[in-house]
Amino acid sequence: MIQMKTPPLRDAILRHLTYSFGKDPEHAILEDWRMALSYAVRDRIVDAWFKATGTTYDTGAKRVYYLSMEFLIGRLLEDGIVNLELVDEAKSALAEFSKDYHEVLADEPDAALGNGGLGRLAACFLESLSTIGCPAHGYGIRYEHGLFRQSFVDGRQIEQPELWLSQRHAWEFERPEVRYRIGFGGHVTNHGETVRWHPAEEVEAEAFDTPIVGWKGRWANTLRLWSGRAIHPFDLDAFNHGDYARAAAPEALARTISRVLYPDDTTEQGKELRLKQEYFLTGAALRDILRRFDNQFGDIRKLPEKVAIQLNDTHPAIAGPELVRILHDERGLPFDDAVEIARGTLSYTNHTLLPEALESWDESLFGRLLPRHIQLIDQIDYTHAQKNPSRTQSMRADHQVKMGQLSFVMAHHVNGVSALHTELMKTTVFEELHRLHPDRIVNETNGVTPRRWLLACNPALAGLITESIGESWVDDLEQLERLEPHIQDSAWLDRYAQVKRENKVELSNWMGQTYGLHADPDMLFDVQIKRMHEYKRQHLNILEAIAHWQEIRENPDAGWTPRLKLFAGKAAPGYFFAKDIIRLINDAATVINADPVTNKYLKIAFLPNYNVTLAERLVPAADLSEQISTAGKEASGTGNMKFALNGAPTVGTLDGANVEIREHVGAENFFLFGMTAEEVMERRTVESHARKAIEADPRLAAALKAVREGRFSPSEPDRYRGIADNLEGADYFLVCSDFTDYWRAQREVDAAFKDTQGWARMAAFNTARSGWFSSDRTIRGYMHDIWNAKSLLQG
Ligand code: HBZ
Repeated sequence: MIQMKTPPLRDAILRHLTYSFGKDPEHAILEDWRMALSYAVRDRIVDAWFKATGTTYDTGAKRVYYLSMEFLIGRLLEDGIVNLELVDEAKSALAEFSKDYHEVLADEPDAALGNGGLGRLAACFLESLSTIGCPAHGYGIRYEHGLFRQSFVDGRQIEQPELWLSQRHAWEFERPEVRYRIGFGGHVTNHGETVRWHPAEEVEAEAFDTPIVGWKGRWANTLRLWSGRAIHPFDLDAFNHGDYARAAAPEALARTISRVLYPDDTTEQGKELRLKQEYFLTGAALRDILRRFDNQFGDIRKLPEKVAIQLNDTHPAIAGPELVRILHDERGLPFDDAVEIARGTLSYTNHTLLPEALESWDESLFGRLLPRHIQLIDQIDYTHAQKNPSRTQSMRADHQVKMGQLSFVMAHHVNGVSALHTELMKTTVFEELHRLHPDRIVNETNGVTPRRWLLACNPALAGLITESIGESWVDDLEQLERLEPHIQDSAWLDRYAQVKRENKVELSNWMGQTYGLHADPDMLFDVQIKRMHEYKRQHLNILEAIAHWQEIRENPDAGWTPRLKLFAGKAAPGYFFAKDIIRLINDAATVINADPVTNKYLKIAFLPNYNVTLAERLVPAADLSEQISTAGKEASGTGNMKFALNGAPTVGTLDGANVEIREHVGAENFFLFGMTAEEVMERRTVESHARKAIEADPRLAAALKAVREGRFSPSEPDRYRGIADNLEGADYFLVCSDFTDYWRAQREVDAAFKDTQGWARMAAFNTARSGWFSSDRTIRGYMHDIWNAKSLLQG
């Protein structure tokens, strides 16, 4: 490998500005500076990247492939700068050119190639895989349009297309030489033993590589995203006949496949284009993986020894039958051997138990698009049933193809994402399969990368921690427990509290400038940020706020703890109930914020266009983390971990990883409320449970009445009748039944927050005891329990 001397960052920036972008400092616009800095940083990442690739080849190590329809990576420049420890150098280099570091960073578009937790987890995992030095690739789709941009008109969500690629993007390397043909449709032929699929339509998948650098630049892995292209991009004959639309049609059609990210989170739509996207990603990834494997190892029976493929939910589940098809139909291995090799290679993560999220495809659509795969699925299902005579379920019931069942059967391990979720998997969706394969399900509780979610987003807290215990916590997060003795020192605790206050001041200033929203940093900053969903119960939060407002109005001098309630989150465009909840929060905010009697004590804001960047602003400034899902519904949560780490205690239910967070930080540093998962199931069987809860709690009754009667929508009094009917009727997510206890917990929060020292101590214990929630710990768990993969970094 060529070794070149690394120039100072300042020189590299100037060189790129000049020779990569053709600008001198006088004429460069902000984007030029951002690109020049990014290229200067990227150059150094490339050095680490080449070294890592070389080591992986030389050692013949096992490789991990993470297949995911979503990678919610956000901005990458700060990530690179922080991981290469270039923050000070970058700041002073830009200052020499009179450029502000933060302004330059803020010019980068937020790559929103994911919906929510599942996609953000994939992004944290990539960073941890690199920090640990585990040879890995992420495989995904290079969506031209990521998750839609959200704005509000009269409080209603408006969706606009997201355009991250309309500005220059610094991080990807186009690989025009890495292309695979992906087929759809057509028919299957049988000649004796030989079965062949003849697709009717083909598109090309082209690779774009983004290097992902780990802590201190010791290692870098690749995120390879596929983009759709036509095989014959231009129909010259049509053009010559003057039919320009038809001439360009093949290219437009092929590009559709990677055009847009489906904006549904935890709901399954069953759309043909989505299935095409899933096969497009999986087909291209498997061809790439096998090409690399063949070049290096040859003997296909060694695949499970050298390759681990993780399926991020069922979205890439077609990997099972596709691998069997390649091994059996194309390479001639016996069917049973093909299945064994595929299973030895594949493992599957389940991210949700919600019935509406479990992927299943209409068999006629599936069979039309993937005629050979549906045959192979039947064969896999049949042989599995033969070997397990007590099996009653099938992956082919009700004229559907059940992707969860398929994934389970084709994986050597299946994991849940928190202890509770994993246990529920065993007793609900996968009960039968778990009985047949009791060693297959394992738990790997989620985690978050501390580089982005503490070191980069909260430099003030990171600085205090490093000053107190040294910097080893950055890639060994459990070191944070060494903060505990400092918590007893009141001078130290004051500094900890001061950091939080500074973060709140910064957020207040930013919200003032950006939204004209003026918030007193002495208020309790109460934050709920996540996708909008009934099971996450943003409506429980706003109902409690309404009741709280009513109570303050009645008794304004009762010494209320001033509170700012912040919401952010997107609703799927077709999820009308969730969109109504957004509008209700906005309408309630308008009325409540304008009330001169109460607005010293209670303010509400819904910040538009929630994304990774907004989370990075809000998490460090939060006092209270709202994790209030109906128990049994949130598989894990990862926002909950970010808040705890940054010193915001949780008000929450015993759901997902909340359970483990509470165990780690201590019950006395967590505001628990609500029914357990078991009690939830029990409560649903109680007749008129909602009405009973309402009758028992006059505050709840009054809050619901205000919603129903149009107190927040005077121009249209019926606007929220749907929400009121739902809550007073079926109330599937048990908002009413959990309300009274939620109110109680919130008043405990109020009282606790008044004790400034006591609150700071609670917050500091949350930081000190959140070390276990690092995604480094999670990835080590996958490497050990599932992948049998090793780190290639010494020490
Ligand atoms: O995955 C989330 C879970 O809701 C959350 O509890 C967990 O922390 C996180 C990471 O494990 N799930 C998702 O974000 N999204 C989906 O489950 C999903 C399901 C179907 C889709 C798209 C996304 O079509």
